[in-house]
Amino acid sequence: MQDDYQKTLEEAQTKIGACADATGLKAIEREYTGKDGVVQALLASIPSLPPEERRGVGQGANQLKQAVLEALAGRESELAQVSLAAERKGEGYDPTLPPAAVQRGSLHPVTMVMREVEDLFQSMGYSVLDGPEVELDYYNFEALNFPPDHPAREEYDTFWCDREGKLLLRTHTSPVQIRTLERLKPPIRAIVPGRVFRHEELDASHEHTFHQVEGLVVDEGVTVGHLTGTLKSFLRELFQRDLDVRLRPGYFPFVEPGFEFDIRCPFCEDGCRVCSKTTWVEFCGCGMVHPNVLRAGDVDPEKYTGFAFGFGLDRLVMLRYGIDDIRHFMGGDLRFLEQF
Ligand code: FA5
Repeated sequence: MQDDYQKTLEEAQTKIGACADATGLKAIEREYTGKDGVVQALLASIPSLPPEERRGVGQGANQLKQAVLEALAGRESELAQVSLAAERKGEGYDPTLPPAAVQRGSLHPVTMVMREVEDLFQSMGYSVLDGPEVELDYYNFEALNFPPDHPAREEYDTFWCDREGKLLLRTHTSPVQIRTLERLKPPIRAIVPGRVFRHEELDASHEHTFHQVEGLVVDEGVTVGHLTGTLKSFLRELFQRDLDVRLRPGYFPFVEPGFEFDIRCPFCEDGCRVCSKTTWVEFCGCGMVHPNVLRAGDVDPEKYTGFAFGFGLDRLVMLRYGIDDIRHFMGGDLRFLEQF
């Protein structure tokens, strides 16, 4: 009987030794140790054997199973070594195969529209300027004609960066007006796209970190007509059609007169959720640059006039793509971002 087991084991070992892949080894494992395999057949025969033989057959079957499993594991690790060595030698490497596909990201919708806005203004002769996100109180407020205790400061809930109240995260892109006037001489035609920060109650249209685009034009003889004409041309290009616009009086200490510039809702004719049933959507704050601001930038207000505007880029992107909640932009949800 022992000889029979030995013979069966040797047969199994020969097959295992000749086998060159994992699928073959799995088949041998099934043949010997599976539920219809050789070992199971031996165990199934036990009840029909004379009692004195049963114990020996049971032990023999278990030893056979153990030995087959060990031989299989040994061959498996041999094959793994062989394939690793081949890989290290560069065997099987085909440099002509295409590389594995790399999952590519896409531009953020705010970046896409920002680039479009920059292109449109550049085509109208504007420069694209930049300014610091951590700003001095002087540029964010004081030089923009907000004296220290001015109530208009209340409109801008601010993140302060120091205890003295001199350094802050800029609440708007308007400080770059002053920085630009200090550095460049008129005629000036510039836009300043950038990130701004406010300590806000967050909701579908308010974020603590968002983007604005500032516009500044200073030259001799600049009027409100130039301001409205410029914004209308810009919007016509952006929405590819003429939109009705209107100016309402608006207060910003750094412009005089100051306006709120509204556009007719691009989504409806008689009121919808986007325009809160008014058919008008607020587009930006704007106005004629205040003489004090020109003076702060060392520009003579007797000789030069200018206009400035500042719109929220995120809200424009929402209008452009019909996005209903500003918080998607920084939510980091790929299901949102992958749609662009
Ligand atoms: C200003 O920030 C002025 N600096 C604009 C300006 C520039 C006026 C030049 C005159 C001359 P206001 O606080 O209204 O204005 O903000 C401008 C735009 O930023 C708003 O119309 C809105 O689109 C956007 N905005 C304001 N607060 C938020 C917010 N929390 N989240 C997203 N967008 C906002």
